[in-house]
Amino acid sequence: MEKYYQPEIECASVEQIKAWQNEKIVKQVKHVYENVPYYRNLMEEKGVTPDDIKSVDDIYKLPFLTKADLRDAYPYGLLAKPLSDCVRIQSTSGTTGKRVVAFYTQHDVDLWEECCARAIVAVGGTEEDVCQVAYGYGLFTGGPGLNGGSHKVGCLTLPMSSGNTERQIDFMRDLRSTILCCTPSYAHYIGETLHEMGLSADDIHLKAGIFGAEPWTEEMRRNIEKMLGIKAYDIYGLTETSGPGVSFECSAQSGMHINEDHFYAEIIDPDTGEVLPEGEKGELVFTSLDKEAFPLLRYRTRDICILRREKCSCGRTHIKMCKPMGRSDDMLIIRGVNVFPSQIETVLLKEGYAANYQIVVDRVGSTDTFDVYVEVTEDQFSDTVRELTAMERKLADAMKTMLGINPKVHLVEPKSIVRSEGKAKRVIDNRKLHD
Ligand code: DLL
Repeated sequence: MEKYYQPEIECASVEQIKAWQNEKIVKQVKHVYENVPYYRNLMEEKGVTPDDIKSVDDIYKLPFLTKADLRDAYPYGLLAKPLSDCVRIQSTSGTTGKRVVAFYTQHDVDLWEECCARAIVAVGGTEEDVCQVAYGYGLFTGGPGLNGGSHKVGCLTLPMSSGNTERQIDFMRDLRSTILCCTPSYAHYIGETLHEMGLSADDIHLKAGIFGAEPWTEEMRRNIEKMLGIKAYDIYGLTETSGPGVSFECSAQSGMHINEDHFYAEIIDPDTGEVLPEGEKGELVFTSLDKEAFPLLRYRTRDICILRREKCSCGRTHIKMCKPMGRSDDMLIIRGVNVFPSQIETVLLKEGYAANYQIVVDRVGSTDTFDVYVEVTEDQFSDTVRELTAMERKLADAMKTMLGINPKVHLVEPKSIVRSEGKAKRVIDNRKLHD
């Protein structure tokens, strides 16, 4: 029997969801216009006033917000409440450029944690469960978000944070954890470590995993499910919109329901900004509908995705997004061909390799070089050069079929590619085409 954290919201009719959205958007736009001069200026430049926004159907009239705007306005420029009303700050990892900081009132924290609670109940979580949160804690939203959601559901919460993998496994066994929350690459690493410790899925009690914060493939899902003996579910979110829980997977494991009572989603053409019809692939744009401190209108996520509203076997009615295919700025253009790291991952797992790989791109003269380093498992490891060369060639051919261009594949020794405890770094682009 499917369980819901807030059935009256999660299974509401589409008309009801639309009615909530229409009511909330009017208030949210007014709130932003009156309290955020930065966005008011953008609206004025576009000649839009709050009176023009009577329902979500008018959203297209509003200007977009981009990551560049968030950096411009750092740290307080998009704050819509006095700091004295705020109780929390979280931040992006800020690997490129300035960090983005997001502010929360208590209402915002509650709303966020409720979204995470919905995700936990959707994977079967109840107060009987022990929920091991192995996302990083601190400024990163993964740990605090799932921790809050787990409390709301009433699970016994194990706030492990990431790292110290053997200890994760010891606790997991001793305290009989049933739900694991972490990045998919860390789940994979935990699975590898479990097996290295001479243990198997039979020695742990996990039943489900809630994995997100980075792109991962269906092949990776099956691998993790097998290694840990669980069902693995996806969860999506970003710091700017609060953190994990903007959308989450249900028992159908076929796309993530967006919490539409809090977030309005659009898909746009990333080049023209034009709104695309449902079912088309483009850039995901979110409007928060009831955040107080850090409300974002038409925020361009740069994540490439497809939205579909379909009857779901779980009974939830909220629109679904597919697994993001990676950020538009993660997409590599190598010798003029678009390459997503997830395509490489698909090929590797299909060909029987583990998801331990790194892509290195460089430019020599005017030609791009494209190297893929792939770790072999102990079983695959061979002493003969001939055998390794044949394996490399076979893998390169499979990648050529998938991508249309030929990488140079290098098989490397087991354990030589650094493992990730958070978001995996799959790509090293040395071409310095952009900053
Ligand atoms: O990664 C929030 C989060 C924490 C989500 C824990 C899920 C679980 P940021 O660090 O701001 O926030 O990064 C947000 O990560 O724009 C996507 O590009 C990517 N991302 C997040 N979830 C997924 C996912 C958190 N399930 C950025 N699949 C987003 C693919 C994801 N990419």
